[in-house]
Amino acid sequence: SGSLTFDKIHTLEEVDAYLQALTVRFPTLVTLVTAGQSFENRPIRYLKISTTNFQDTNKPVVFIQSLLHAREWVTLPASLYAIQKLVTDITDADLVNQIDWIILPVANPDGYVASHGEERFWRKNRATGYMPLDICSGVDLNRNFDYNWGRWSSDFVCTEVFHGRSAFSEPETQAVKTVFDQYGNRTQLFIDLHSYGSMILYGYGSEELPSNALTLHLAGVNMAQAIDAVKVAHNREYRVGNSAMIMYKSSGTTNDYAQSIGIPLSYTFELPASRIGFHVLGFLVDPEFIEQAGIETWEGIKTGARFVLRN
Ligand code: 0X9
Ligand code: ZN
Repeated sequence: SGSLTFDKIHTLEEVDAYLQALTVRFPTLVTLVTAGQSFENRPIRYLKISTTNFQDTNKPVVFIQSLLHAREWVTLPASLYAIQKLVTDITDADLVNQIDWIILPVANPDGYVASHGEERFWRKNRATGYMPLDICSGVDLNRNFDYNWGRWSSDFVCTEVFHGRSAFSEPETQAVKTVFDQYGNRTQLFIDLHSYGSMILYGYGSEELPSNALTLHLAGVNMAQAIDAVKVAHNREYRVGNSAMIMYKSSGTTNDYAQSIGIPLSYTFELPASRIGFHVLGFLVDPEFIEQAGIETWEGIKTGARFVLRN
């Protein structure tokens, strides 16, 4: 019906139905594009939101991705909330009029479906064929992009950070790459939504800093402050910093790839855990936190987008 409530985590079918309904309800504003197919042949879809059908090439593009890691469920309502705000809320009309938006809510549909079944804490995609009897399977899609590929990740399929056979070996990362190929040169802000940890991270995962690190940090602090202004008391404040310095080293991430191809403001948001941030329990989502995560993240996204428009 083209509208959503934020009291539950939506299934893949519900997301598809919602996106489809939006194209019917707002045919001139939104377009649904299939970027590719997953390992198990599910479509990887993104929504384009534009008042000028992406024809005005002077407009900046903002690109939001979520659910690259299957178990990080709270990132889905966060990106769906942003869609809802952009298409139905006139208070942020400037952002819809002046920016072309790309929102890719389910980057890892196979993993996401598995996480709704027997594998609630599944992180990777569902690629098989690496081991006899497939005793281990799955590539960490956030180690499969082509920047420093293979350096701070694992060549062993039984780990959570298996980087795959080669950069972009996975159909899911290839699908995301088509978006960068087509719109990367116009994209001024890229945000990859993950959980958990209440952090705004920027590249590179090697600890090397992008040439515009100062601007990245400044815009990051702006976004963190906007989020903290609406956060719930029991969650800590967001920390902002280089991903290797405040979290751990990594390579082949979407974030680093986006930065390396010249997207100036490329970030990974680590959304907060609902209440219990201990080991995998931090991936479980308290229903009361779902809408709140949407509200908070939207404040961060808006602040980043307005930073783009000011600079
Ligand atoms: O390890 C990851 O892929 C991300 N953390 S998570 O707990 N969601 O798995 C962090 C990646 C951060 N690295 C860069 N942004 N370079
Ligand atoms: Zn993640």
